[in-house]
Amino acid sequence: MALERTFTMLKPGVLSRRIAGEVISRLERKGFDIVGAKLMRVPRRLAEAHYAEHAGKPFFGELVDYITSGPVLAMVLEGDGAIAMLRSLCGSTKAEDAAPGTIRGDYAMHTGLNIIHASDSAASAEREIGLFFRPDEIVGWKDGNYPWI
Ligand code: 3AN
Repeated sequence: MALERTFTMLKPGVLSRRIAGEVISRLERKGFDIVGAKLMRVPRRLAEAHYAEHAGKPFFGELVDYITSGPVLAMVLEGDGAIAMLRSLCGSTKAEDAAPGTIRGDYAMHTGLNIIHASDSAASAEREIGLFFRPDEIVGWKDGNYPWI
């Protein structure tokens, strides 16, 4: 399987619920390399660009209001087949369809508050990483020679 990078974001509320560590633990235990991480408030313009495909949908205003309502943790994850792997770990978009054992299935009651974003394709991953991270904010793991563990 090809080595891929994908974009993920722990949405507002995750930090205030004190579950960021649990969610990050699941991503780490699965085996992703965290190669980018940024705690930030999402500016409205960035939120609108990120969710541009949903502009005009009835939930768009709420979605942008929500994503800009508090701090998020934006991350770039790397791994073999990372894009589809992360989507399956997150579970279905709709809260009622997200299976127990998935992140959304275990932590979210409402579709509009489904706690985590994950890129849905290679094109989305590239676009979203580019929106949130400068190239020099992505940290390669394997270009050094340090015996960490
Ligand atoms: P996903 O995040 O699983 O790729 P999308 O791209 O269809 O799903 O939707 C983006 C975000 O919009 C979702 N994560 C969710 O927060 C919100 N959303 C999607 N569908 C609805 C809906 N029917 N009602 C409210 N919010 C929605």
